[in-house]
Amino acid sequence: MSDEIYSLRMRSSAGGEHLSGAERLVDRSQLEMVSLELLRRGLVHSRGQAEELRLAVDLIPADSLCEVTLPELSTWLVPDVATGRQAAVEVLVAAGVDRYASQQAIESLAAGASPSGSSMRGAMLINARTGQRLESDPFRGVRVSRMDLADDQRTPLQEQLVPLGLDNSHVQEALVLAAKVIAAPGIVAELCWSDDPDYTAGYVAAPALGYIRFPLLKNAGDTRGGRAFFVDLDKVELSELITYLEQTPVLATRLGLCNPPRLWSERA
Ligand code: WAQ
Ligand code: MG
Repeated sequence: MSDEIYSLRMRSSAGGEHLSGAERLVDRSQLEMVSLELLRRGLVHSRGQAEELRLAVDLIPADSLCEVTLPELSTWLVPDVATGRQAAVEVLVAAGVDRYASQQAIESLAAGASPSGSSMRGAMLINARTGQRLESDPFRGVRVSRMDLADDQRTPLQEQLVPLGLDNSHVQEALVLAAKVIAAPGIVAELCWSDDPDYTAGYVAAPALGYIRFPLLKNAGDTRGGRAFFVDLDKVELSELITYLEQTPVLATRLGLCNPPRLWSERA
């Protein structure tokens, strides 16, 4: 990338409800084209047609860029949503999250994690030991920003994802977001499923486990989804973590392995 890097952030909403968002890091030469891409994407979305759209452009110093590797991707096939959610709890526990805290987070996402009962624009921050919610604004949550995949990795990543039937923007963007999140100081794990009604998949990501997908974490048609970041408060100051998530520019410059799916019922 050149010396001049721009952070592009898009978010759209209707009637005060979050519809979609996206984050990119681009050169000056790509700025206009990618802005248009994000504009189009935010205006018409499976969650509805936008009434408000915000596009923020910020010049950031290129020397502040951190490089990360995408996490290894695995998929566990599950027969139904209930099994998917139980499996997600088991993986969260394996990552070091308290079982009760894991179950609570799943229930929050299932109910709509905002106090209004809808999806949040950002993520919940949760104490990995106690399950306590830590974000100062539980309607909005914490929004991870300033991350992207390096341009020269786009085609190689697609070549890994095509044979798995996973060559879509949900997977590519979630891998990049998870790469930034699990590289954060004090992060134990992330839990996510989409708020898009036609996208039922979700994942648990953790530093030692990688990106573990489950194709069914909610029913089709459900617009409740979200993210939870589980934090070890012995390892990080909350304000330091939030600054990293919101501000530190992170570029994924290396890919991880992408594994073929396996049946959860046949795990060893
Ligand atoms: N920072 C924090 N939270 C976010 C961000 C962000 N930048 N972007 C989205 N969220 C939260 C917010 O609550 C959304 O409602 C929720 O996550 C879901 O966002 O097959 O598509 O963009 O491997 O709908 C995961 C599975 C798909 C992909 C995730 O998320 C796969 C997805 P969406
Ligand atoms: Mg969405």
